[in-house]
Amino acid sequence: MAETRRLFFALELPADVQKQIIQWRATQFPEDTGRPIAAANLHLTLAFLGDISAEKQKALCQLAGRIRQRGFTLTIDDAGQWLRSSVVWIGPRHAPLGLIQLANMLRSQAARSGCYQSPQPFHPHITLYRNTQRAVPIPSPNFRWQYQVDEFVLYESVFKQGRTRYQELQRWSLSNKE
Ligand code: 3AM
Repeated sequence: MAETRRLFFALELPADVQKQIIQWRATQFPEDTGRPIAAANLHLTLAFLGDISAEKQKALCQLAGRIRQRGFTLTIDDAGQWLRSSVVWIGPRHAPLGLIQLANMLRSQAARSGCYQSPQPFHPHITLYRNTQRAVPIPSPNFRWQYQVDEFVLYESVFKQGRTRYQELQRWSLSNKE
């Protein structure tokens, strides 16, 4: 069988926002909340591609490179828990149109290339904890992280020595394009 890689498109976080999120998380949740996501792994998923071949990766990267849209401002001002998927997350209360457009484009390109896409609507979020076993008290969002998004990234999810690491494979610029 041809070799495959587990890939997804996502937005990375600016280093200062990443740091502030980690500090905020450390003060807000009980220790047994679940498995905290490592600082370097925090991201906002745009489209999950699954385990795909190098050939499919190349085709999807070509399509991603044809996306023409401007960057957008993202405001992270909401928090919540999804009991079904056992995650605690933060995200935008109101997703900017640019974010929805970018995710929808990547998800439809993925679907047309045969990557299964969940029928669930896109809920932009940054996962903070996985494997939460019970409902945890979600602090009222006493934060507002705002930043400009001018790039998106293709990551490979690498599981090695009991740890998952997201490795950047390629990035594309959004700014100055329409
Ligand atoms: O951190 P989040 O949850 O936004 O949940 C996985 C993670 O995103 C998601 O892809 C990102 C990198 O692993 N993911 C994993 N398996 C998935 C699947 N089968 C999935 N998303 C949809 N379908």
